[in-house]
Amino acid sequence: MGHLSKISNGVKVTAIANANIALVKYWGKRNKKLILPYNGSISMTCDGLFTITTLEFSKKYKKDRIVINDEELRKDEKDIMGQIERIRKMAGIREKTKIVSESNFPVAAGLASSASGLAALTLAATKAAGLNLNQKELSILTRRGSGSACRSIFGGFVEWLRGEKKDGSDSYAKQIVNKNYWSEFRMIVTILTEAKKKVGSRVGMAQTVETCPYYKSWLETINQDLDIVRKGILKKDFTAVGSQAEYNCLKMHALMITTRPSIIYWIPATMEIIQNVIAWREKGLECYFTIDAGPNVKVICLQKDEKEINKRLLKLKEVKKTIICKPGDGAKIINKHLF
Ligand code: 2P0
Repeated sequence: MGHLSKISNGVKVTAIANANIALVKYWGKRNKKLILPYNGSISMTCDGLFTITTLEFSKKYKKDRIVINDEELRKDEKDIMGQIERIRKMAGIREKTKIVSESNFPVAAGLASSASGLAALTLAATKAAGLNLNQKELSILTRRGSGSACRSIFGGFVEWLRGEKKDGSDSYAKQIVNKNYWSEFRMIVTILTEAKKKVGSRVGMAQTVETCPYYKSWLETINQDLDIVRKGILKKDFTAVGSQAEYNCLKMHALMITTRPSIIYWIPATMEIIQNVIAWREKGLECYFTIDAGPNVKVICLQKDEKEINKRLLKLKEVKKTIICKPGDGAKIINKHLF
């Protein structure tokens, strides 16, 4: 309990983390408790889709309190409190905590709010607990809170290594290139609906692993997807990255659809965007799509075509709003506290 005295007065720490969108998707765990994936994944950390979290451990708090987007959480938040418990154990502290967190984008709509949230929480909590982890250790610990969150520790383009070890010590994210390496790369997030999704990723991927007859094929072809996208990023080969990302997304949705009970995240508006992206591309405006565990479509393009594509997207009646993202920073500590 050597750390107790160090933090008994309470050290308030605030962290900011961006969300990330996968170009090669994570879908399926080989170990649910440790959150170890069956396959590696590659993502872009998104500038401008962020969560800010302020956290303090202190004797003055009699119970744990979590306020997210101005709302006091009443029920037990398992992911968040599980992560806080883990960090308390590592640091040998027992103080209760106050956590205030804000995201600037709609949650639970397939926009990876858990990624930016758990990344900001883990960074802020480890610092507030007096732990000084390196980036790899931080990514491993963040993974325990939510798989995709381990990628949000890093900026630019990031790969989460599957790893081989049973204890998960080699399953962490690392940066492929920083945000300035390919700063022309864009993801235009379309907001088609802000309704909460029916099947969460955690439950959905477990069902897929158990029941989808094509899951084996997914695993057999994933290394090729990872190689093409990783090399494409290093060479700034937009056609290679965009087309392989789109294909990988379609493979993942094919798994979801052929899971029992089937998981269909698409709504008619999703298909409308898909068809338009393909039509625009066939006429020479190069763009691709990717979709996560929700109906909203992310359109991948280069800066030179960003305005034109955004204009066309906003003309479609299905599109309520767009958010244009370029490669962004990894998680970091900031000085502006939320309480
Ligand atoms: C991804 N998704 O690679 C994939 C694509 C959704 C579709 O990572 O159970 O919230 O906390 O590890 O990270 C969403 O899953 O799941 C996700 P847990 P997570 O971005």
